[in-house]
Amino acid sequence: PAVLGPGAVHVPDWMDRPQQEYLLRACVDWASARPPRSIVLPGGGRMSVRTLCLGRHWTPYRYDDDEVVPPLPDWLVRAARSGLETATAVDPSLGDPGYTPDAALVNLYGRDATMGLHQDRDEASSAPVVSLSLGDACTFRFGTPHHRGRPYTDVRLESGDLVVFGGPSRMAFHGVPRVFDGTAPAWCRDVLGAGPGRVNITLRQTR
Ligand code: MD3
Ligand code: FE
Repeated sequence: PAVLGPGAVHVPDWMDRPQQEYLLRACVDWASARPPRSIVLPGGGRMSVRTLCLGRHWTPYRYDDDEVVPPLPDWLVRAARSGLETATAVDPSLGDPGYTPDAALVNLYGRDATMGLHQDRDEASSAPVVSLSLGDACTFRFGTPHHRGRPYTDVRLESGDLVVFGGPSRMAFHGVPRVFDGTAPAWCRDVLGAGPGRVNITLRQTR
């Protein structure tokens, strides 16, 4: 495991293949039940990433309980708690036995999709965010909580990786400048078909 900053822990290959396959199939099922949407930015542009929500609906840039979304399954809540436990063993400052995520955002990346540097500040709770990556590898860019620019650290995230962001890193700027097309394990491509190359699931405690 690698510590990216205080409260930010990267655990490569955290999920085994059956776990990844189960989660990826669930994402494909959620996406087929209701097409993921591209988020419209304040300037009017559209994000290249498509997003679907579980547990609570997120609209830029707030949670909106008027929209019906699939429930956040218990098995995914337990996976998030287990991920936080793993990360806490690396950085004890994360310790949070009461972690109760109530929403997940599933981001689907096409081959050219990117996500610009941003902060996640719509959650009322300062609880950590747990991130799970599947499919194609990407460059994940991790900055500081203070401003959008340098210094930042670029990390390659691969299918099966866990990253937890808590403490002072919870408000860090971060983004995905690049997805590496065709780097997913072959079994991922079998599950995804012609769909997106990379899938990222973030678990959040919003209240
Ligand atoms: C650092 N997703 O959904 S996951 C997002 O790969 C988002 O789809 C990216 O940024 C993705 O908001 C990055 C890693 C991540 C997620 C949430 C964070 C890093 C974070 C919240 C605070 C600090
Ligand atoms: Fe984010």
